[in-house]
Amino acid sequence: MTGRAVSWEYCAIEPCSKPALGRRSPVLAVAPGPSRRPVRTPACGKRQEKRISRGRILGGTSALPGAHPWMAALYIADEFCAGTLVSSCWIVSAAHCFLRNPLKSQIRVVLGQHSFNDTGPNTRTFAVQDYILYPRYTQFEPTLNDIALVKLKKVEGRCALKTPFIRPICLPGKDLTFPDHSCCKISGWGHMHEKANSYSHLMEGVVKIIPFDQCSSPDVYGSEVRSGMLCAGSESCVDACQGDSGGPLACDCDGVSFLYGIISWGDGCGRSGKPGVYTLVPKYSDWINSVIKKSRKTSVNRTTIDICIGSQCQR
Ligand code: 4AZ
Repeated sequence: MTGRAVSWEYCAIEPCSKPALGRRSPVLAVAPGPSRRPVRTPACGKRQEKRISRGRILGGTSALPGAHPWMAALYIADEFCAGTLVSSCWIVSAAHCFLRNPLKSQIRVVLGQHSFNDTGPNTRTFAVQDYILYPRYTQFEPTLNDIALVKLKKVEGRCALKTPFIRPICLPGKDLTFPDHSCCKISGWGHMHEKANSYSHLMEGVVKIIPFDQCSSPDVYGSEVRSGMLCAGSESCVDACQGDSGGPLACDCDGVSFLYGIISWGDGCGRSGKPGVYTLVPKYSDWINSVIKKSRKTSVNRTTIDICIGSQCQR
């Protein structure tokens, strides 16, 4: 541990494919069977494997460093929001975090952060080149089209470099659907209960996607829930709260995480029958890609997945 964060060093171990001269290479038993394709590590959506679990805290659990390497902490003037790294220079967040039209110079983005307001050897801090709200976003309906893109300012010609604590999540294609009742993860530094007044270290929790008809029924949110939103919650009160806004609802397919929702709004935090409401990211996929002008290769890679059933991707 370095301070309160796990730090990493790589050892200079020679790769197996290049045994050192004069030494005998180990003999590997290869199981007979169909030839296997080499396993490719995807460029996005891979977490550090969790090796130990920690105690539960108010509906959620403390996240281990590297468990949500796409988390971005957005310090916006005197306010705080979260965001999600989707490529080296771009963060997806919630438009309502920018309602007061902050100056770009008043925004600071910290990647690789574990504890709120705490930087260290694993964090990188960026200034903001630009931020762009969804074109039809309006302060008069601040929960509708609640999505924004933040472009990081390059440092020495580069934005975020990948480390075990900093890597992007995958963006979904516009047709990606996770079925009702799918389990997805939320994470953030936000309040741990409704009346809290301080932010925390990074917490995580699992929520289930709630059918749209159920969430838009009069006893839940009625017509406040619109297309382009999704609801998710849990019976054990796992929920997002103030300060979590803009952060990810990450849903997994074949062990790869996709940014399926953006933490947006809800009636209080963890209230029974009042789930969290999220911006449905696939609906905004074309807009995100057009703004970012992502390299064709990366977007094609990930838009071929249309539905995810029981964590298995159907193409
Ligand atoms: C907020 O104020 C906030 N329980 C975000 C999410 C929820 C409530 C409040 C959902 O940032």
